[in-house]
Amino acid sequence: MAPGKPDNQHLPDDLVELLETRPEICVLTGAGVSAESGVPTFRDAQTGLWAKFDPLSLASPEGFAEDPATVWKWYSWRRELISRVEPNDGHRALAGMQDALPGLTLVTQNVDGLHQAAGARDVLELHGNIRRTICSRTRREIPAEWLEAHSRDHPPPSPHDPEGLARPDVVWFGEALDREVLEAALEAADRCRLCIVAGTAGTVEPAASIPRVAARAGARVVDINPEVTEIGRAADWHLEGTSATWLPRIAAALSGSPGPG
Ligand code: BV8
Repeated sequence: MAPGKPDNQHLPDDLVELLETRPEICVLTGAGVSAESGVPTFRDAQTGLWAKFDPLSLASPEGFAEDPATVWKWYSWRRELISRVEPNDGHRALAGMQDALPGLTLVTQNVDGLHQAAGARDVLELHGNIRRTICSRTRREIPAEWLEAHSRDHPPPSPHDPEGLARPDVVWFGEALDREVLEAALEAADRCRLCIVAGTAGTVEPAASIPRVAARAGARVVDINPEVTEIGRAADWHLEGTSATWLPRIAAALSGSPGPG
């Protein structure tokens, strides 16, 4: 580390040098970024009340068609949990980076809305948002206050279509992502000079293709994860550890200020 440079607590020198050029950045986050807010990651969520269910069946149109009450209860449980948690330092660091760098695009696989709660704007939610509810047939939004008046244990009938049910506005396995959101995310990946990946196992497609698209277009990739994943192995840098630890350090290097104490 050259003398006098801000101490970014072990960020690699070449990553700090790239950050100091204030490059176009594309960020992809996954469930790990919300772990430190107390939101179980997608897989961990199965260690709780739901260990006995296959997540792929819970988060799929077939699962909802077969057992709407169980799927609805699972989402009601997750929505309730998310309503009680706060964003963490990782979410706040990303919101701050977006303020400091207009060329930063924030793409998330998460459905918890915690990036927005931390102040991030124009978040590209690849998999939707659990806080929004839609009609299962028309996909028109159902107002939250309407839901309050209805049961938590089974999906209420939709106010928009007598054949429809209320369902969470998330992308289930086997469902297509919103085309515009996905295109915007892929364009940001193609345009960026640095792709920051945080808190994802990189097992779900097409989200996991974001860092590959960035790398193929010549961007450097940094992966933040306590575990080594495919993405970490392919990345230019793997910062082993949590997003709430490393993202504030990256934000500090981007702003050229000394790292967090
Ligand atoms: C699609 C919303 C095509 C719901 C989610 C057969 C048929 C159809 C498609 C497929 C198929 N086979 C495969 C596919 C593709 C499929 C897929 O990828 N399947 C996987 C399982 C192989 N994809 C799809 O189905 C997608 N759609 O392909 O459509 C199509 C096209 C046209 C017409 C019709 C269809 C849709 C995928 C979206 C699924 N929905 N979420 C809900 O949340 O209930 S995905 C869900 O899983 C979450 O979004 C979550 O993000 C994701 C899990 O991934 P991660 O975020 O990575 O979370 P995970 O728990 O796995 O890992 C956490 C990581 O964090 C770990 O590495 C851990 O070490 C790390 N970590 C922990 N703590 C921290 C940390 N990191 C940092 N700091 C910490 N503190």
